[in-house]
Amino acid sequence: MAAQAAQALSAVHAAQVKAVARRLGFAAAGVTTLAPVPHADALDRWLDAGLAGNMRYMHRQADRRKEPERIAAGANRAVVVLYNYVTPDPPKPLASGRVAKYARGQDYHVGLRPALERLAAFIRDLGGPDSVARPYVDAGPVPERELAQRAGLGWIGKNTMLIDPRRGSFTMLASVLTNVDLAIDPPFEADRCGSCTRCLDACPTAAFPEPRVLDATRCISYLTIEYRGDIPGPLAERMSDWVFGCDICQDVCPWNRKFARDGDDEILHLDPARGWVPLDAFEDLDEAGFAHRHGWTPMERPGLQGMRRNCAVAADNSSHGERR
Ligand code: B12
Ligand code: SF4
Ligand code: SF4
Repeated sequence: MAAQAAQALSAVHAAQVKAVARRLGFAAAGVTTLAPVPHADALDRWLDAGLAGNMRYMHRQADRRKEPERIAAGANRAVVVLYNYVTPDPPKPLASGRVAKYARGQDYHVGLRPALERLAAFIRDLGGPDSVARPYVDAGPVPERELAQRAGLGWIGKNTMLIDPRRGSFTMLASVLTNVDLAIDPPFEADRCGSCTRCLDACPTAAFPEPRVLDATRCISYLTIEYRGDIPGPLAERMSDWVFGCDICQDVCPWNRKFARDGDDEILHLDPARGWVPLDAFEDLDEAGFAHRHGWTPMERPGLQGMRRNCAVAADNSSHGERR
């Protein structure tokens, strides 16, 4: 009897948490355990093959990514939320570089944090004095896509993205790790990619050695954001006009073409106009000017030098004509 009552209470609490997540601006929420991830071997193979490039933190965090119960002391549940950030792509102005949709305004690590903290506070209140509820927005070793799939929010596509069947993949993931007893959701078991290979075929740098494996060292997102130094010529010449991130393997996905919806971006208010930057935008800026204009966006990561490098590559590609 007592067990049944506890089960009913955990279901009620989970429903309340999801309702609060939606009120706070998240498109969907799911609950799962922090049991070891089933694809730990895929992470090991990826790291051993050097596909993480210079992202040393991926090596440092590997043990906790594989066993997420080790991330936040006492926590045994993850509340995973999706934030829908899709923005329209305006026409290209002359001599400009393309910016990935997620980066067209406030950095989501900062921007989503207050809402996630409020969600964590709500969860803590449900659990009482000894409860733990720690928010994570793409920080720390949380295996976000694996947890989202297990929390029923979608499947992991051949482009490695978490795809929500009702919204597509232009979503950010965030989570609250907790010890509060919340009823878990069934995992999303289906693979709805079927025989499609559009993302694999469209990648200009051939960054997918096989479906669901991304060689980050060839990915434009990695090259423009994470990589330091000169971008190797054979890759640079395939980067076209991308100067920050890349959306190609998502833009071609039928699940985005059919279901991605503008207008849900209630927290970050990303600006489609920031989807293009003039290729000379960074030439006359000093560090203070860069911090003022772009320091609050994800461009802070490559910084002024990185953005100058990226724009030089795009200018070079434009002067040689589009190669894709
Ligand atoms: C490192 C990283 C990158 C690297 C490497 C990307 C990669 N595919 O690994 C780079 C810099 C290239 C990158 C790029 C981008 N990223 Co990124 N990135 C991360 C980060 C920090 C870790 C990802 C990771 O664990 N990689 C390691 C590899 C081995 O993991 P994986 O490819 O996901 O594979 C795992 C599963 O797929 C699973 N698996 C393997 N086979 C199978 C089979 C089945 C059936 C199943 C179910 C699972 C499964 O096992 C693997 C090991 O755990 C996460 C945030 C986080 N904390 O998790 C964000 C994250 C994945 N990135 C995100 C975004 C938005 C992007 C970009 C779209 C940004 C952009 N526009 O430029 C691109 C997309 C490129 C792409 N196609 O993935 C979002 C993705 C949201 C979503 N809906 O999926 C995340 C979750 C950040 C966030 N909080 O929202 N990213
Ligand atoms: S983000 Fe761009 S470069 Fe990276 S895998 Fe997707 S299509 Fe290829
Ligand atoms: S483009 Fe096709 S194969 Fe790639 S993720 Fe989308 S549905 Fe899956």
